[in-house]
Amino acid sequence: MKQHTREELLKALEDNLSRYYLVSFQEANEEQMYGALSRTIRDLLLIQKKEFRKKARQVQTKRVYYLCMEFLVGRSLKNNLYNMNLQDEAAAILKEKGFELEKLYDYEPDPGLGNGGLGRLAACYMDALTSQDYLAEGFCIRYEYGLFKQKIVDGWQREMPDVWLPGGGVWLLFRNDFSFEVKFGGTVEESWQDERLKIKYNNYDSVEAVPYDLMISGADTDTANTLRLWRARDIENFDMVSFENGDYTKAMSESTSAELISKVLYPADKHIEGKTLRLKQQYFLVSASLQNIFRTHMINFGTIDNLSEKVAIHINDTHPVLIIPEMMRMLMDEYSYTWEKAFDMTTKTIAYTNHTIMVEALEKWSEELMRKNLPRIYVIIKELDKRFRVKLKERFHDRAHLVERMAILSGGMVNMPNMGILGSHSVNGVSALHSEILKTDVFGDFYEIWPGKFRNVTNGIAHRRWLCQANPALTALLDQCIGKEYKKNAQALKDFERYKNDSAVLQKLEGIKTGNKKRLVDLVQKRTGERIDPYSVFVVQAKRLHEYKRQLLNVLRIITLYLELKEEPHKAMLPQTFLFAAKAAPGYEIAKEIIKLIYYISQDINHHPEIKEKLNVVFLENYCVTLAETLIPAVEISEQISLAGKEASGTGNMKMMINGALTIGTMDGANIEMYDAVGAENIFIFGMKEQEVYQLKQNGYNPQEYYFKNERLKRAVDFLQVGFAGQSFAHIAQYLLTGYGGAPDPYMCLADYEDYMAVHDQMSVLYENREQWNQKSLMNIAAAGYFSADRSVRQYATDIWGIEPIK
Ligand code: 26V
Repeated sequence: MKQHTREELLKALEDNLSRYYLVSFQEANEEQMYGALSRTIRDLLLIQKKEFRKKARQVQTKRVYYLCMEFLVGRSLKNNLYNMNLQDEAAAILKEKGFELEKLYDYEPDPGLGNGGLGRLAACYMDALTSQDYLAEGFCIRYEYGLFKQKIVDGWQREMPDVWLPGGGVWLLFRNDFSFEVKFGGTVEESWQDERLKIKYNNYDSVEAVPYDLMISGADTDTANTLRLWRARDIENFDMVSFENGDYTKAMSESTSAELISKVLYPADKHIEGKTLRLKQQYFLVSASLQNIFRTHMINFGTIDNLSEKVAIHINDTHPVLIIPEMMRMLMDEYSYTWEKAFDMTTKTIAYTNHTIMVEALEKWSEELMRKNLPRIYVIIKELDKRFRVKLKERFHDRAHLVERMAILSGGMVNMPNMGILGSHSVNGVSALHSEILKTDVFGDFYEIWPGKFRNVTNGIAHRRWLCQANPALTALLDQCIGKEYKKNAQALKDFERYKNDSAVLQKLEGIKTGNKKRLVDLVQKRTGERIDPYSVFVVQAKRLHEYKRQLLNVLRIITLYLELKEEPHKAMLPQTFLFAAKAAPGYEIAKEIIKLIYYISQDINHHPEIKEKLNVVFLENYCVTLAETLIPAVEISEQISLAGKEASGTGNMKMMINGALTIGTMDGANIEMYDAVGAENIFIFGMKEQEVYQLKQNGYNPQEYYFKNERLKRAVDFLQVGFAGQSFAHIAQYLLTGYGGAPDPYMCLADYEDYMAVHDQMSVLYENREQWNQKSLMNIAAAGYFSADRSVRQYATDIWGIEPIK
């Protein structure tokens, strides 16, 4: 790897201070220094990327394009300095000039271009691809506002706009040398010319897609890739007449409507809402990206015919599935391909990952909406459906329900996952269990006809960000014990196992955890003014607020302990701090109610100091990548308690594991593989297995049964009526017991309560035995290597994309 010299850096920094802020080192303030340093690094990466592309062109390597509506990249400065091995150099230069690098990091906004696991996974994969020298490019939308900022006001979640530009924009390189036109609405005219169908598209609205590049660095390599973010700009609808007549407002309002497309990220992760704007966003991403892919390919190869040999396109979740009809459209309308040839090329190029089996999130769009907004695409979808139905009828004859279930168009809706499976050569889930459920249940019909299409790639995390950067103390200990190989080869963490009986190392491990807890305590104090006890056990549940993730089960345990302490204040109990961090989708009532419940319990405990000593509850506002980087290294007990079968994978579980947390979890998603990797004695599994969940659903879940059988549980549920800090939560009791506007709690919290309590009790006993606890913590770190994104991405590369690193 090329190492930049101190002089080089110093010179570039000075130039950027002067160019962008007209100041010298002496005159610059911290914010300007952040801006100048970031641009310096960005430009170094740009040069790196240029060199890398040149190398790639020479060897004509196959490349992958990764499309996703969300990329939760987190802050760039620290990550890039780390990857380029420039942290020490930059810190030294800044120190000499009177600045502190650590302080500059806080000037960077955290671009929240994602909801949760899906978007963070995409970012981790870009890091892993680049660190392993794959030629890759990500595509997403340059949302002007990312995921809302969360404020809790009297327990209720309030959403504030997330303004990440212009501060975060210093990392973006606006490419004004090209753009693409994306067309909406209008009508399609078909005519036959020379035995070919000619398509004429009339009266459409144009939106211009302009590219902004975010440079992606890799660890310890000269490779650099880009994440290209599209911004919507109005080209056509600008009302010149009004403008010239001085009616600026009218002229502007026309143009803003097109630019709305890249205005804001949808903050939903539950129901599909069928909003026109969301459909437009999806098509905008897909169409701009595909035009870009075709253009680059034509420049490199002069023909489109070898596209599938040189290009793999990956769609991350169902949201970009429109790329399938869009590719058909381009090949037929612009490259005169026949239907058969176009379909063959499309399926050979595209691969699809599914990230959720929650039926309400499996996208369907109304045919009417599709026809109105994307008339040409709609015609192609109809043809896809027609031809597929012919095949299905040959196979299933009179079993019409099967045909309907698998069809692309059914009941007036476009079934997007079905189109994703039909139009790609590979469909994968994100953990062994999830992929199994896809094959046997959700996409079972498809698995029967195309078993070879289905595979599994278990998720992984960018271990350099989540371990090496987020937890420098643990990293130093690992370096000391096992050397540095694990940074590029996470499986080498296994070597740490050698130290499981080394009490000096175990004690150091405990000291590091305490240090990280204190770091978090300081952050919480800064944010809320409250000082939490760093010597209590930190029990953490940090993830989107969702019924299936069962934050409520955690809360039921807290209420139980609370009542027991109230009755018997001197009861011997391990002091515990429960930390929650979670955003709820803005329209998700019950999720917001659960946040409110957590908040009021916490308020109530604040009024009871004798309880608070042993039982503290903290809700951390505005969970985001940057907060996670301080929170995760401090976790001792990691709560991964979703109803078995519902969490496709989970990735926070892996981040906590690699930082030495012990997991309490159900046999769900990636927890199962964590169990396999670390061994039964080092993880705390409870609750129904997926099959048992299925059985219970079949037999009918009756919450009353559990409620009347378990006195502790009954008391906790009953107390919801009384409530906390003067606020009753009777409706949550109702939700759990009899149903609150629906069936009682579909995620069956009460069924797993008893086991959950028992396993937690075991953990509390174990915690008192420091040596044993630390040993298990060490074993978790040592076994976490499998969950590196490096491994996941290599699997995608060999099993699905057929790409190789450029050496
Ligand atoms: C759902 C929806 C529903 C319709 C509106 C837009 C929207 C946007 C996001 C989602 C979330 C579903 C996809 C998702 O985030 N899945 C998560 O993916 C993670 C990475 O594979 C995985 O670890 C989580 O278990 C899974 O929930």
